[in-house]
Amino acid sequence: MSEHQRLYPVDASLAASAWVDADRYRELYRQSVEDPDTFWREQAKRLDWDRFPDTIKNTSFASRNVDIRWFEDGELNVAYNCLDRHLERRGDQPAIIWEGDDPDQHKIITYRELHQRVSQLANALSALGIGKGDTVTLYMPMVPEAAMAMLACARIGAVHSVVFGGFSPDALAGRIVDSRSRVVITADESVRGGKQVPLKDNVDAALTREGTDVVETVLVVKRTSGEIEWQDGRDRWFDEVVDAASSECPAVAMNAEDPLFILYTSGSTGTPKGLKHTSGGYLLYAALTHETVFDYHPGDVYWCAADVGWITGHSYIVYGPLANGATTLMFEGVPTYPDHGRIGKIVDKHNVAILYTSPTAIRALMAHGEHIMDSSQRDSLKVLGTVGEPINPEAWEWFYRVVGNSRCPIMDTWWQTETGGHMITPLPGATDLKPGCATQPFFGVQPAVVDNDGHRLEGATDGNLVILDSWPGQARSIWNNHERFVQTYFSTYEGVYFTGDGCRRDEQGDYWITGRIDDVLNVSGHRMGTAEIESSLVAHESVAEAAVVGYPHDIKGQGIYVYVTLNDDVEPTDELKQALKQWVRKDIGPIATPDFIQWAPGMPKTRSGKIMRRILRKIAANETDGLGDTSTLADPSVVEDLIENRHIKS
Ligand code: 6R9
Repeated sequence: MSEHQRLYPVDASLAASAWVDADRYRELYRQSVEDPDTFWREQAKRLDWDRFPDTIKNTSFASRNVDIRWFEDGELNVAYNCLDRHLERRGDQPAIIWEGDDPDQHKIITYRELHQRVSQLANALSALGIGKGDTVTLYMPMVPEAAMAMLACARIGAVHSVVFGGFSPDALAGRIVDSRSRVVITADESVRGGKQVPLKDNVDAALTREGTDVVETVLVVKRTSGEIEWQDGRDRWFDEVVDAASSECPAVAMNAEDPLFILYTSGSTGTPKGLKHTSGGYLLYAALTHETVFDYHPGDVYWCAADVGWITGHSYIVYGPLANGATTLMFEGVPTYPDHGRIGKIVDKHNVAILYTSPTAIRALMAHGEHIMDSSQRDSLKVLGTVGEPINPEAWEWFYRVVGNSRCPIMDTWWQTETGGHMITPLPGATDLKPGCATQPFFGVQPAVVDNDGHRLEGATDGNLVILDSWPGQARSIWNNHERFVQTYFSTYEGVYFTGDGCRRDEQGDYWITGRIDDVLNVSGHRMGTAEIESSLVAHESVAEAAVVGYPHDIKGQGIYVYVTLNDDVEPTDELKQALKQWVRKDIGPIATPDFIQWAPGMPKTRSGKIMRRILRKIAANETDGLGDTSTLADPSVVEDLIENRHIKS
């Protein structure tokens, strides 16, 4: 049997101690899909409600009426559930362990301290005129103040929009304008891998862009005391404002369907979409998945190594763990600084039991050899997890053997910004593992595989992944654009949610996610639309046309390969290639920097003028033997030229 077909059966002692074993999984799964009302009514008791819901599920995926409501007559406050209700039993337990970029810096914040700080900030925001339904943009480093700001918004019913700190001023400005935020919370600088990123300067630049004059106040966390500009009247120090506020702040009871946050993500077309997540269903789903997928038990130290700027940080650094009264570790830095053993050292230093990270991080470490883990023991680990992209079996095996000492099961969790929480994933005490396989649906999730015409495929098969019915953590809409929500997710195949991912279902009914089947790139687990990068490139004065595709990359999963047609009078030089890379980097952010640019005197187009990306993808991947059907090409010689001048990888 090849390594890739190896099976890792559930460990018997784990099955005995875990919240869910294989029998329990089958029983609960069946109930969750056959009688969702009963299943989710019971689960809703995990949360503290101001009003316990009578109505549980009220959802429609019909494209003429996409309407998703869970617990719609329930009332609760998300921050109360993440803080206040834990005070009596675990007020002095660490809620957040913050590990700085510099290994000599860490901080422990108890539930009591977090509750107090969040209450003060919530009062401060109220004093700035922020109330129920108002939006606040967060552009923050990985510091506890980021979690405080999210929870402070939740406490007063404001809606946060976290923008990843690696995005450019323009990207930030677009999101501020779309969400109409009157307050922005940021820091002077962030620190990653020993380098500073000028967050406040970026905010200043963003706020010169059209439409951003909605912003009245910028709260600035002092992280590095680096030099920044100051605009009196608009800019305020976070600590001064918070210190001055009272720590008495009642949590506002919100309807379960009131929005909790907006999070922008890339799709195949247009500008990024602000997905809207609501309060009751989202929190319940984040809490339930966090507890069962990682088999979290009280006292475990849990570490999700994502950034709060992504959905993984929302659900699995902040909301899920804190709703469960867990200790959540927040890491400011990068896995390779100051050396490649950092992850293991953090695990030992804080006795981490659960480690949740990305395939990209694993591959980056793997490239340096096993000895990088010699500087740590990692005996405290119990469960490992990965997210963000398909994990190749080699990286899975390495994570299992080298990081987890061949003792810890790996939860390969497939999910999306749109799904709010885990959708297809093993459970530590229930699921036999196959390296590279996301395995089985979580409670309430009904995956199906369809062909391009939307016909259901049964048994072992390959195709497009859809979800047949709603689950509580699902995004409800796109901010200010329900039409686009319906169009993007519910119109490709009638009556089902379309994920944008391809998958294979094997003989045992296990799901293997094969990656995006639309024009979305996944670079190091970061989602990007090819259209966003293309529109940045064509905005450059030398560029006539641009086409962006992904190609297989050893560490990042996918790299960015760009075909550029220059304007007639422009010389194709190496300097121009560098300039175009910098252009995109500055326009969108470092994560969007192209890896390769190939000059394309012409693009392969259909006779109706559509670029045939399928062909460009094949050329980028150097799979030029199997270009498939090229009969619809307007000018086949274009393809020959592109193959001949393909960028040669060194
Ligand atoms: C949580 C998150 C979503 C896209 C998704 C898919 C890819 C995520 C995966 C995975 C294979 C996994 N993806 N987890 N592919 N196996 N375990 O990453 O959200 O940033 O919205 O990305 O990421 O392609 O559609 P998001």
